[in-house]
Amino acid sequence: MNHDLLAARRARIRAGLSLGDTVLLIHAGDPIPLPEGSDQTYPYRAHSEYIYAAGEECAGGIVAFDPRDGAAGWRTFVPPVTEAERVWEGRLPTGGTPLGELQPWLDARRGRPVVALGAAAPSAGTAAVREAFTDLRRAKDDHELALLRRAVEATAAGHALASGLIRPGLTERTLQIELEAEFARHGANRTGYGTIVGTGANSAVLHFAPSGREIREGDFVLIDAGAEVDRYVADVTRTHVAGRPTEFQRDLHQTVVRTLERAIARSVPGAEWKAIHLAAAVDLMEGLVAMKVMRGNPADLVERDAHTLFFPHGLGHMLGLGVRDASGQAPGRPKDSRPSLRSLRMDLPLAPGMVVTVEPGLYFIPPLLQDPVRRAKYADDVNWSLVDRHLHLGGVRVEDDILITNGAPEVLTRMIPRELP
Ligand SMILES: [Mn+2]
Repeated sequence: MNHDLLAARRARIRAGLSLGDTVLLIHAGDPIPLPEGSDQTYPYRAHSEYIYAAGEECAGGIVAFDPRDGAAGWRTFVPPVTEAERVWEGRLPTGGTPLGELQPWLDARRGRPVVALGAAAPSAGTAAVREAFTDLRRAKDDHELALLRRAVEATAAGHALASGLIRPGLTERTLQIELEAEFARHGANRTGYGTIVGTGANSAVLHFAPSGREIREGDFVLIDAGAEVDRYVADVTRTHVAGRPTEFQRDLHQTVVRTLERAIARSVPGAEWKAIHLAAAVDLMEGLVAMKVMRGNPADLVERDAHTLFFPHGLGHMLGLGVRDASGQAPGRPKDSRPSLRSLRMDLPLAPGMVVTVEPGLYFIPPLLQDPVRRAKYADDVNWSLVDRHLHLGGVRVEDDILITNGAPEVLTRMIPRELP
């Protein structure tokens, strides 16, 4: 990455970590050999913390920082490229100090406390430094935003192609292959996570791996897929209907989209993510009450966790170096133990520069809706005969990626149509 941007990022790390006299080491991690005894390894992924601090990937690299030396205290130690690697892989040396010089560098700092981040065994102090490091990585810099935008562009192309292919007879697996090929044609290195294509009842399986099932007329077709560009990942879900949606499908879809729009509007600096999640749950209940699937006051239903019958996951998470990168709690904040909030992937106030997903959903999930304990607990809150009629309908999730700004958030994935035609 650009030298000035890397210097700015390192200044941010220096300011964000109260290292005092502590020396910081960030390990990229080493490639893992495949078990078959060849000279091949599993696909290599440097630790996210290393990529952030080094600005590029290098297997076996170590970023070192001595706060006593101020802005000049950074070193990137990299293993030498062997002749075999030049011959077999065409590898070129990466910029940095030869790894052999790490030990003398450390010897010169003997007796000082050392904290290890990245792919290293945790040392004393790692947890506290990592918490601060994660927090300072949450607002994205310009280099990261540019990569996220490229990931979104590739993702938009894939979703556009896939939505045009949907028709009865096509398999989930075919949709996946075509979508992922289009990602690659538009600059993706790989997918950011396992592509989800769920048709019919499969659309209610939250992380469904595409199967050979063929689309049938009237099926929900849920596609949750994002491209990865230079380790930065987009995460987008759209739910389509093969053919003409029923009124019930349309109402369900509209409820989810309206909830998404309201949640995005609430995503401003200072807003607590947990509050936005709970407000979205109320919006979803309002829709289900209007559809006569549920009964009662939407806020009371959420107070009693009834929304988890149809919306059993969190409203979203952060994006960056990976699909849930730097999510979690604000520094010093314990995990909320309330059962309906346990599945929340983050609990913090939003700030400008953060990139988060917003992904409300409503699903008919048989293992939840046929559970006798839940049926008894919510006997009067749910129109169970109506639910039984739609038990295998599947579900709807719609997910956008947004950038928190000083004003209204920017919807990075705006170009990917959400509405049913
Ligand atoms: Mn997501």
